[in-house]
Amino acid sequence: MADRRSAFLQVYYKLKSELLEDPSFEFTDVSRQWVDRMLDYNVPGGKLNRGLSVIDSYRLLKEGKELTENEIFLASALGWCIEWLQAYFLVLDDIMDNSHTRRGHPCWFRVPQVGLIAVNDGILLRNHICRILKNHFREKPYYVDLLDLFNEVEFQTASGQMIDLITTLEGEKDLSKYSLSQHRRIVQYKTAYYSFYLPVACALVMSGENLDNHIDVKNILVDMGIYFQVQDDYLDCFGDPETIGKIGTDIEDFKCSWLVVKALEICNEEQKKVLHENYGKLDPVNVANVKALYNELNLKGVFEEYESKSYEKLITAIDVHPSKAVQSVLKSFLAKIYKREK
Ligand code: GPP
Ligand code: MG
Ligand code: MG
Ligand code: MG
Repeated sequence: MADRRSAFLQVYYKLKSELLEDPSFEFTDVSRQWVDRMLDYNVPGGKLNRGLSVIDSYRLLKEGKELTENEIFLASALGWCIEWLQAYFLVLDDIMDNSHTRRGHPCWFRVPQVGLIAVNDGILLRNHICRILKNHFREKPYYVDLLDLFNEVEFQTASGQMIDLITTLEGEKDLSKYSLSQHRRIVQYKTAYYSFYLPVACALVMSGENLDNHIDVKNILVDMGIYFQVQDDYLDCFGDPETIGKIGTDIEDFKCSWLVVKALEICNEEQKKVLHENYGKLDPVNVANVKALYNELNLKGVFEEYESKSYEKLITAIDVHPSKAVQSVLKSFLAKIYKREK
């Protein structure tokens, strides 16, 4: 595992050095150092699950055939494109969510002298993906499919982010609009496509598959992504900030989180009043009141039940898939996230 990670990281350093020597821009020492530091701060520091999954999935799709060095490099480069996409989303998401920490460090925009330059860094990160694809895949028959895939998924994610943000609009703080179906819509788009469908789709495209023939795989991965974001919502409140590397802001931000949706579903009138009076406020007293109510409603227990039910449902859906190789891809993905604590 440590070996896989370090081999994957070596590809990061290669891709980074290509970007820092990009002939389309006349870098100065200062601008090169900025991009170098910005990339090291934002791209490689996460769990790398999404990126590594491209290689794992590609390997499983090849059903035991030894991969060439070049195939491993290309699958790694695609994995890094997803990590770059994630870095781009997180840099901007942390500004929009007014977050404080990410991966155990201050969010990039909170670093002294960065501030709103982080917005442009986000745009650069996004552009790097196209540059990596151009450098390494331009001659491939599936180049257009890759570009199209990344564009589609980015559009879906930005649309999900939009509905995540507009449901919390100031002056319209109305909890009655929050429902499980609204939550599902938000997380399907903002998280599931780029985090779950995209890594497997990259591996399929690289194997020469037509994605139109894999709608069933997409549906299972989208359900897995929804389960993953429910975990994220749960950890925002109940996770250990030391372990998850970030401090939750969902209650303060009036987010349509799975927890508040569940709380609304099971609470009585009196408890509903407490929620209405305290949810979406910055004051720590209000936040503590919401957390106390979550404990009173045993949301931990409700979540644990949801977690095991989701796992069973996903395994059942995977087991009816006709291809054993695809089953392995999906099961290995699920195993990585089941009962995660970070
Ligand atoms: C996760 O939501 C969603 C994203 C990171 C997608 C952002 C999309 C953009 C187009 C910027 P979250 O806010 O719950 O994540 P976290 O808890 O990690 O902040
Ligand atoms: Mg967000
Ligand atoms: Mg966020
Ligand atoms: Mg979150």
